[in-house]
Amino acid sequence: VMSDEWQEEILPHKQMMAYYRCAIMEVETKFRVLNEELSLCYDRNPIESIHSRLKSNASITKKLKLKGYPINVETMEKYLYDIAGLRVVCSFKLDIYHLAQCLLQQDDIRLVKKKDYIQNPKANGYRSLHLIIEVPIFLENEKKWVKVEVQFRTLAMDFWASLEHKLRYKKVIDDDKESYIAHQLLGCAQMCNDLDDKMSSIKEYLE
Ligand code: 0O2
Repeated sequence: VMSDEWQEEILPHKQMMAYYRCAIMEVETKFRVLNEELSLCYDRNPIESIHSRLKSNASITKKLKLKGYPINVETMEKYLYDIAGLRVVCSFKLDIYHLAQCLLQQDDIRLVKKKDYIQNPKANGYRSLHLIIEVPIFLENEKKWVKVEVQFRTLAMDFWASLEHKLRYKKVIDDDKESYIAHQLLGCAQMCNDLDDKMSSIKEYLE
């Protein structure tokens, strides 16, 4: 459903959302190709699963308002980096960095921004490697660069982030419970990280 703010922009907005969908397809295909190729080289698939999502119009409007920008296609394209989102869930931490490197060395990919929440976890324990990239979409008469946010996580990082999101999302937590819950969740994040490291050392031992 289009909110009132977008009414005058229906066609360009629809067009832009179609470009974001195309960009998701392009990048997803790149990862599927890499997974095939790497599974031939190393005899295992580094990617456990790929999820994609397009930000809803309501979330786009909310984020633009929050950042204090007018609601239109230009501001959406310029200031929002996560309208097209891909989450690549990998087996091991090393797979994350290898896949990120393989993606970034492709000559039709531009890196806009990198946030490494694995090297520098968020204070609440969140871990993931975020890349904002631009990928070209070939249209009838032009080539358009479209932004995509790629989040790389291990299974353990994804487990933690999914449950943390479920537990907290749209919930008002009492002040007296807040610090207890934050502490517990941080402990769980640490356990997930320990699991990742243990699984990696088992892998290394076997090799
Ligand atoms: P959704 O529903 O996934 O879209 P920016 O986009 O750069 O203006 P920010 O917050 O600096 O905003 O971006 P950042 O830190 O790279 O994180 C954006 C996304 O990472 C979030 O998207 C989440 O998907 C994920 N994320 C970041 N921190 C956490 C966290 O503490 N817990 C969980 N579960 N996920 C996190 P959205 O838009 O919040 O949500």
